[in-house]
Amino acid sequence: MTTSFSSIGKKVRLGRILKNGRAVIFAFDHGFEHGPSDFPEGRESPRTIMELAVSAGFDAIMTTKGIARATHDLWAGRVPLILKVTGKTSIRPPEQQFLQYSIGSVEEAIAMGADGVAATVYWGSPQEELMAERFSSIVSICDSVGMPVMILSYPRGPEMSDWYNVETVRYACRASAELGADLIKTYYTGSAETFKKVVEVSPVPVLMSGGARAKEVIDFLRAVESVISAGGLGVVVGRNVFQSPNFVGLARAVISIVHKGARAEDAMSLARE
Ligand code: FBP
Repeated sequence: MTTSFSSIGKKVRLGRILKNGRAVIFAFDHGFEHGPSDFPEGRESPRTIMELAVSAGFDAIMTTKGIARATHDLWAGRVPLILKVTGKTSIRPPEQQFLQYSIGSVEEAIAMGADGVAATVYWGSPQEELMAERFSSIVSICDSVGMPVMILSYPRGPEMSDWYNVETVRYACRASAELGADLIKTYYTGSAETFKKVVEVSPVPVLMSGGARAKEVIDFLRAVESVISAGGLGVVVGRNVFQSPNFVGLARAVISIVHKGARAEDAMSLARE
């Protein structure tokens, strides 16, 4: 059987994001999701953060179309773009916090030369079906044009007490794989033992979602090390890096754990604040 053109395209693009099968991706959609208060003083401009991200050596940058456009001269040709095509603001009413709507398209990702598309599904939300159906359509379109799709696979609903529960996270990741995601970004479940249970049910690469800035840098680096030892294939990180005074050092510490198998304690020498 001949190979389809689109499956070649997907392989080529995924190959630009994953280095030896692993990736450290910079998440930079917080201005939309949380608002500008997430950004430390002096880093309010998207160009300041993008310059740091490009120099840090991330494997890809996930951002929104407006930020991708405003900073394209910095990342284009240097770091692959993953266009985030769903979102929600934190200022919506509480009962509407469990739905991500469309904020971009696969066509726009192609137009900008992106190597991937990313979209969120809140598994267990009362609006789960809207997000899952939208994600399924995104997968179909991406499949026909050779574009990899990353899912932000987040258990989240008003009745759900523990978003990080291993059984719930592994269910969300399995459901994400069943929908056809190429990469899964999900919550860290607290240990290598539990994260292994997440990885083992997911037939596609699972990457840890960074989360709010850890109290101690070493705690974050240990979480990254646990994810890798559990068979996770990388990290998608935003706040832990861009809220650190040592942005580039911390990013390189994470990269050394993911790509060179460094121990968290050894990587700390790069990340000191
Ligand atoms: P972080 O590493 O900062 O957690 O970024 C990952 C991310 O998924 C972002 O892409 C997104 O803006 C944010 O977390 C969502 O945060 P929340 O969990 O508050 O919805």
